[in-house]
Amino acid sequence: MLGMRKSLLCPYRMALNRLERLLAWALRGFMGMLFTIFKMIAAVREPERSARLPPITNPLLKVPAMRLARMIRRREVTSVEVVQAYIDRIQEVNPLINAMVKDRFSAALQEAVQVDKLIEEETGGEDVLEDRLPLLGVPITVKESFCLQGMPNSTGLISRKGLISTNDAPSVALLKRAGGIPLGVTNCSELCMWLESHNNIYGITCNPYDFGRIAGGSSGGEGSILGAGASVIGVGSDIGGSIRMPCFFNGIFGHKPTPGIVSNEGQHPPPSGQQPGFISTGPMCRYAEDLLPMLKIMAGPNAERLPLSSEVDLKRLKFFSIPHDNGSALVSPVDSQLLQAQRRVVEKLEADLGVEVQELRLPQLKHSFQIWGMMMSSPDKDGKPPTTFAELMADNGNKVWPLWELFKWVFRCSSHTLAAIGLAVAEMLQSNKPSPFILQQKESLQKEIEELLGTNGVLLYPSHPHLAPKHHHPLFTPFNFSYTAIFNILGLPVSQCPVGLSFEGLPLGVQVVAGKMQDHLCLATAQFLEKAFGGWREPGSSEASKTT
Ligand SMILES: *[C@@H]1O[C@H](CO)[C@@H](O)[C@H](O)[C@H]1NC(C)=O
Ligand SMILES: *[C@@H]1O[C@H](CO)[C@@H](O)[C@H](O)[C@H]1NC(C)=O
Ligand SMILES: *[C@@H]1O[C@H](CO)[C@@H](O)[C@H](O)[C@H]1NC(C)=O
Ligand SMILES: CC(=O)N[C@H]1CO[C@H](CO)[C@@H](O)[C@@H]1O
Repeated sequence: MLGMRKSLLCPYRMALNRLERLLAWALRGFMGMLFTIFKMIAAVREPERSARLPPITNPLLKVPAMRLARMIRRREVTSVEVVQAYIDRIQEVNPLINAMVKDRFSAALQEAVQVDKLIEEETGGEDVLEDRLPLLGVPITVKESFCLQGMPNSTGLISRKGLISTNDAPSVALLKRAGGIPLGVTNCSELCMWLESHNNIYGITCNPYDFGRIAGGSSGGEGSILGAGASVIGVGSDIGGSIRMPCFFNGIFGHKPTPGIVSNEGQHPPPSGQQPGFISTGPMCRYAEDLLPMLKIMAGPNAERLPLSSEVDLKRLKFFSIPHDNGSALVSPVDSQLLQAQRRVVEKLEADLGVEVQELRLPQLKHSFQIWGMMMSSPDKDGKPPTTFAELMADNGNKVWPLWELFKWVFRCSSHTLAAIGLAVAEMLQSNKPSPFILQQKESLQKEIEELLGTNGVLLYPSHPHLAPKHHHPLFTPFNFSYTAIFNILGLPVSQCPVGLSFEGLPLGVQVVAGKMQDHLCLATAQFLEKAFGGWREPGSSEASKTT
């Protein structure tokens, strides 16, 4: 009986597969054609941006956050000096990269004065301060979509322009309670749903390694300001790669924690449907050693649910490497420089740790984008569907008409970006019927990866198929983010790690994935890779032009 059903289903499935391939091929062809036309217009309209980021002159800007905190506690430097150094750097670079969209410099300086006074008066010694206020006096930056008291929280939506947060998101509040001093908020994509940080309130954010390229999204302002050496630690959130993609494009470290560990409250838009299980708020850092203490602080009491203080012996871990998704029809093949970078990582792990890295191919990964798309629009336990993107765009209980917005956009009358309108159009065309085939792919992928990783496995996977693209290019290759998105659905912790620069001087990177609640394995591997490959490189410096 089963065999018969299988043989009936099989030809049908194969025909569907062929149809899907044909459609994907046609879609790619069509997008490619549009892209060529777009590039011709863009080449005429946009001058080449050739300016470079000024070099970092203040050595304080090259000290990891937790070390800065220690120096401040030991009175080797004042908090005022550190905060002022970062303010100077932001003022120097922000006109070039448009990463910070609202600052609170004078409030930050006042807070730094208070910190220095507190340290002056503290008699309990350094340990007491370290315990209670591990980040005391250290400047931080925050993605604009999070509530930070006194700062806007528009998430790039014109209709939310002028909203000022009256309180702090819990993750931000925890960092402030640990002594962190927010300098301001940074740009993101409209409604945090695109891989380029561009919106009609704050404009477009540039990549510090090449101003003509994207900083990524949605936490792209964070990525850019950190990559530029104008912040040392920041707060981002990730439902499809919004921490990991900007960290990859801007050459820094970022961690998407196991979901449910860091609070996602106090950011816009709030996740709905099954999305609360896929989104993670987490740290973005220039130095790998700051990831773990940041995560510990941001998790609050939940930090105890993770074995964060257990010693990790990398030599005893099982390592796996998946070089690519084995040719998804919609996603571009992985860039050869990224394939090579991942191979170098494998070789380094084997040489230094004496481990054997097992290379894998998981055929289900081919369907990553479809799996993400289906799960993101799935209803919650009570059958309530998630808020649609068109509803989020209207932000008033109604929804926008995507085709009408598109029409208005052509005449420059829409308040939305083309990316957001495109997403709403795509949502309109998408069928709401969940596909049993895709669901089954997801289930089997979940089972296989969880069994492989267990509590002592680490998986390497590309952070993205391509190096930082030019501005607006993602509009024509919108599916490349499936490399990060699949791990949101699987609910696994992932660190993105920079591993040197490409021939063009753009950051290379790799994702380090571990089993649920095994975040400490990702973070330990990130520290190893930082030592082995040099971690973050200053953009525009001679250090940066050295490729690995
Ligand atoms: C944004 O700011 C408004 C106040 O202007 C507040 O009501 C709202 O809760 C804030 N945060 C979010 C995530 O919407
Ligand atoms: C990967 O793709 C190749 C060529 O398309 C195919 O022969 C191979 O079986 C695939 N591997 C897996 C594990 O899906
Ligand atoms: C996707 O990858 C292809 C090539 O691999 C590249 O041409 C394109 O720019 C990439 N798009 C994005 C948004 O990264
Ligand atoms: C390039 C650009 O549009 N920059 C804008 C970023 O946002 C600030 C605050 O709204 C504006 O003043 C800038 O003009």
